[in-house]
Amino acid sequence: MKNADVARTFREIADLLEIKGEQVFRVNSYRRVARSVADLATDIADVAARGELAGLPGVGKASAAKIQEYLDTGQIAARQQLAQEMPESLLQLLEIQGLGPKKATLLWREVGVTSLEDLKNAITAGKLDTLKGFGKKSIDRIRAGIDFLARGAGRTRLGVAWPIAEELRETIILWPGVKRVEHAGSLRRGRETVGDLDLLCLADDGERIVKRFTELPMVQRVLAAGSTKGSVQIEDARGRPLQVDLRVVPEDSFGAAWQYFTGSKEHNVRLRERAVRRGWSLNEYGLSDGDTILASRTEQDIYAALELPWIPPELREDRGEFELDAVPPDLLTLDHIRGDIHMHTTASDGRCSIAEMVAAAKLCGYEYVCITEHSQASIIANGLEPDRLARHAAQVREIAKQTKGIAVWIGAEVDILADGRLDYADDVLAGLDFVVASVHSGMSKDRDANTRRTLAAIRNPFVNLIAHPTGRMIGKREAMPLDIEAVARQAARTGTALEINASTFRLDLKDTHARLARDLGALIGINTDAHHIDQLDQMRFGVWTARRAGLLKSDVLNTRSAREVRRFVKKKRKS
Ligand code: DGT
Ligand code: CA
Ligand code: CA
Ligand code: ZN
Repeated sequence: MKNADVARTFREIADLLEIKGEQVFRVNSYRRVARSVADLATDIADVAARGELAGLPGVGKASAAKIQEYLDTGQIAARQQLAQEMPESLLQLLEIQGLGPKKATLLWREVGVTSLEDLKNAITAGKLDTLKGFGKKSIDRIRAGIDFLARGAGRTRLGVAWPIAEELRETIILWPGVKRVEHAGSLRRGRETVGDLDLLCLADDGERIVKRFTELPMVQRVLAAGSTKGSVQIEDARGRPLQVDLRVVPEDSFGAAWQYFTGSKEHNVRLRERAVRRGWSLNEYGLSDGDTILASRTEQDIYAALELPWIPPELREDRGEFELDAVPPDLLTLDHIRGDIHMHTTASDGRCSIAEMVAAAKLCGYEYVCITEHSQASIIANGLEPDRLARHAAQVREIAKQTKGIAVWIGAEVDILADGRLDYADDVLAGLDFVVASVHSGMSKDRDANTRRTLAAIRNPFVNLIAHPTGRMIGKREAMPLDIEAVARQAARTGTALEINASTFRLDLKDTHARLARDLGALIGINTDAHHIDQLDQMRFGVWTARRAGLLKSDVLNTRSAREVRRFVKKKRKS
């Protein structure tokens, strides 16, 4: 599908036009097209073939022609034209958190900055110090943003990587001679970002499979091609390079290879030590005693020979997994999840209606769903004032009445204000079924200030869950410093849940924090924070993170029945 490429091209045109100083409505019309195409569930080429491009929301005749042009030629002349008028590398600047097109224009026109590298040098040389609109604080933020980008460079978010890996697996499995294709590496372990993708393929004729792999249409560069291994570079949905390694192995060493290439390296080192202590050796071909192979066909065989239970990939990080006598049978799985308690609709900044979100949640097989719009302080997110909330709540209740087979709750994602007060009065909160509270602005460098603010919210009898507790945006914004232990203890004491936000931009709490919070007695809620029906299936990534934290079914609020969750709310209100 070319949808993501088309959307990206339109987004770039919008960004470049805005940097150029084009009128807002023109810029926005390109953004609208980008969004419309990105939201499309069907292949844009099919829509074009049916002659229905101009019927998409926000897509007029002119935009339809441009989409068609992209599908025919792989580019849009208007985009190429803009690249003649200004350096394309300006687009890099927009990756910095808090740096928009207006600031990019100033940097370009006034200081001659055209790339991240330029910007870094300009800051060091003090060239921004006298520039209008750039205070000391904002310069510090930009510098931090550049450093952050540099550190995340080369890693790809799980949410971007996983669909690509799945597409590859589904493609390769169909090739003649291929008996099995599996994910390995950090993707299989469910890490929040991956350095590259690792795929393992069971087949005899490695040379032929590797050749076909390097000839895939999505391949941009072939890095290596041999008789058992191929490495290629592809482009992810955001146009960034991503490396994919494919290894082809025969049946009798498949388990050993899968174990080896799943890693982590740290886990493998410990496992190999265990083998060596017994006088054996372990590598990607098998566990051996001299020339005798002891185990190699399955991962289970290898772990069993080393007197270990089969360790789930998410736990293979050398974080205590070797001390397990048995893998807990109730380690969390996606099947355990019975509801999603944090999501948005068009009432605030979501993109689907209440009815659409509810229907989609029902398709997920859930017993309950809770709609939680932003509160009034979140102006950019179109947060609701109390009277709009009241009208919206009435609509949700009406839909709840009409909907069979799933309980529909009205909640809110209420802002935790800078002083720890909440953005709605208690009597407003009391009218809701479930209250999610979160920090959206004024995150401080001061750990105590952030912690005090969060603890104050947790003390409120109507707050049931703290959403994305550290506020990090993976690859974009650092977590705010927070005393997780204090927060977890208070959450445990008061009967308040802490979230693993399953959005792959966030995954917050992260794995290590979630483990710590659970160990201190806090209950965890895993929610998607979906702004579109397509995002409800990000639940899988939240569950992955929870598994990496070693969470059991009983550690997670939304593995409980609707009645138990309601009781959870009631209990805190009574206390
Ligand atoms: P990534 O790609 O940086 O997100 O992380 P991984 O874990 O996918 O690392 P990658 O792609 O370099 O290698 C895949 C797996 O192969 C890794 O998890 C363990 C195994 N592996 C690679 N190199 C070594 C090594 O030098 N020693 C050991 N014991 N295992 C290795
Ligand atoms: Ca990898
Ligand atoms: Ca690799
Ligand atoms: Zn939210």
